[in-house]
Amino acid sequence: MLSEKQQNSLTLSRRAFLKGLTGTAAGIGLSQIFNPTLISAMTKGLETHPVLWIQGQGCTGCSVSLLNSVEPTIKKILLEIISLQYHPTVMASEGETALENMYRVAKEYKGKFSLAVEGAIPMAADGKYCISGELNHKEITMLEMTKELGEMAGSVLALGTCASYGGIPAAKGNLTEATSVSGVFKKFGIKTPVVNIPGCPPHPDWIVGSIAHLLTKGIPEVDENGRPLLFFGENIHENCPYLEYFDQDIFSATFTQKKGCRMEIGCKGPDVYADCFKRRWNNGMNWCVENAVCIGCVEPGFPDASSPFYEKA
Ligand code: FSX
Ligand code: SF4
Ligand code: SF4
Repeated sequence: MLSEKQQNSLTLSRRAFLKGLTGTAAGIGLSQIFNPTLISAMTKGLETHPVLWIQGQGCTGCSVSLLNSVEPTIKKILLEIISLQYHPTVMASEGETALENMYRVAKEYKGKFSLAVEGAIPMAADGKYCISGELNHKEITMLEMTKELGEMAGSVLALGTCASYGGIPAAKGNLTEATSVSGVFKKFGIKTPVVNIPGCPPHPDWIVGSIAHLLTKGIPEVDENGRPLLFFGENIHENCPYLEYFDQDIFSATFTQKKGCRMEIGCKGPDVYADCFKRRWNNGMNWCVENAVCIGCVEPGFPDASSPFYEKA
């Protein structure tokens, strides 16, 4: 549980976040009302390594997950870890002003800034299924934005399973040709390194930890699916507290039956690599297997390979 003080600091920082997340140039005129500490931290961060966050086909769950970060608090993240200069959902700035600032930062920090991509990128119909903004009366598709900013960035973080592997938008059917960041880069010969941080949504620690690693030690070591080994190096099943039941052939028939491995009701843990078993979710309150089953949300084949979720694989 959060103490009252922690909750206040979260509330306050979210407010400061909403007010302050417009970057320097876009903030001109609004800067008088900003918290001076926030401005100075953002300016300091901007000098070194700004982050631009763009969104395509997703549910915004990745952003919400980041906002739920408890330790470090979102306040600490924004003041001390990331210099987030563009974020379509939570920034106060909007429209052309915000986009102009984003492109200004990208040009000024070419090769240095990190691009965070949330959601898949639709490739059908020249990318027209997802318009990410408009500049000088011209629509900019998510595809164009990903290509242009992706080429200019020093590194790219594909946040969530949609950006990492296609995820739900790329599930069976996929009329929009929803594609991952690395899929787009491969198709257009873009060489910027991509770090995948899957999860539908990704755990806030995976996002913050990967960004912090990037800023302090460079690109983290990744597995064959492009995920940082730091968070995705261990198998769920091999580390599951229910493994003893599996070994004794004791299986749960319902979600409420606590004594028993969850495989018969759909757990995909044996095929899944992530540290949820020890990191747990919601500030350590619980995790999927304790409540239901692991549906393999961090794996490249999700969701088709995990479907039906609640039936034995
Ligand atoms: Fe995808 Fe982000 Fe799943 Fe949602 O937007 S990873 S649909 S939880 O949150 O992209
Ligand atoms: Fe493996 Fe899932 Fe059973 Fe845990 S509940 S032992 S992860 S199959
Ligand atoms: Fe995803 Fe499985 Fe972790 Fe739940 S336990 S978040 S379904 S990888």
